[in-house]
Amino acid sequence: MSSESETPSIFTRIIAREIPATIVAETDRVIAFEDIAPKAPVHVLVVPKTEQYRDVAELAAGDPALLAEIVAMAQSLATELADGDFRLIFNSGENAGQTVFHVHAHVLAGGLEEASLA
Ligand code: DGP
Repeated sequence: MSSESETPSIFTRIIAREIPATIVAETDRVIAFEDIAPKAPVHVLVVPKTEQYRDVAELAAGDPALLAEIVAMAQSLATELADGDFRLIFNSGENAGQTVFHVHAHVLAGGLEEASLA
């Protein structure tokens, strides 16, 4: 089975505490945890708790306030965990490298000279 057809998503299982993760922030609608394969000194995924949106375009169309919450959490974590500067990446679609079809933001911070998601 491809990751695209998995329900619940791997992130929903992390939110439910069925799979362990290092959770660094959480609100009623959004959670952030360390990426399992970090590409920068700080590499956190910020994820809406609902898995109804598969990518950032769907999220922006369906609930722009939730997208804004993700951006706000990214900035807050970059300030808490690094110097406040950050890179925000949404891979959208298989050909862009998206592997988990439960929308999520990659927050990279803390020394980005070598950081890449390629
Ligand atoms: P993307 O390729 O944009 O769909 O990013 C998916 C990211 O999710 C990837 O960087 C690795 C991360 N990831 C996949 N499975 C797990 C997991 O079980 N735990 C954690 N913490 N991260 C995961």
